Amino acid sequence: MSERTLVLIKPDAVRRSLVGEVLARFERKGLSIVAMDLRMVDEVTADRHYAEHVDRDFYPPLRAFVTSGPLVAMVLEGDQAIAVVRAINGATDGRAAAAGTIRGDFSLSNRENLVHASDSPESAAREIAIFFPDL
Ligand code: FUP
Repeated sequence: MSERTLVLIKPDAVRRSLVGEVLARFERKGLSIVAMDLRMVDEVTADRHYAEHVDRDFYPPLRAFVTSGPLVAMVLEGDQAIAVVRAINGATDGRAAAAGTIRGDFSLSNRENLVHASDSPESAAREIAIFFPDL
C-alpha cells in the first residue's frame, strides 16, 4: 500500500555534505520525492515536531541541534514507505545502528544521527502537516 512519510535530513548531514549520499539511498530504493525543501527550523516548529519529547532531559540539546542550521525536509512516497525509510535510516543511536543503514554508516551519535523519519501513519500525517501544510 502506498504511503507518505516525513523525512528530515538533519543539520549535521547538511554540514557534512551528506545530503546527496542520504537522498541517493532513498531514491535508489525506489521511493518518490513528493516535496523537498532546504530550510531553517525555528524553536516553535521544533517543539511541535518533537512534541512527545519536549519534557525529556535530552530535549534542550536536541532542540539546539535541530535549529542549528539548515535541514532538508521532504515527503517521500512508496509502498510501505514509513517502515521502509526507517529501515534504511537504522536504529536511533548511530553507535548501535547496523552497518549498511544511514545512521550505521555515517553517525557515531545518539543525537546527531543525520535523519528523521515518521514512525507511524498517524505521525506521518501530523508531521507532514507541520512541514508541508499545503500537501
Ligand atoms: P527516532 O524515531 O529513531 O528518530 O528516535 P526517537 O523518536 O526515539 O528520538 C528522536 C530524536 O531524539 C533522535 F533522533 C535523537 C534524539 N535523542 C537524543 O538526543 N537522545 C536520546 O537519548 C534519544 C533520542
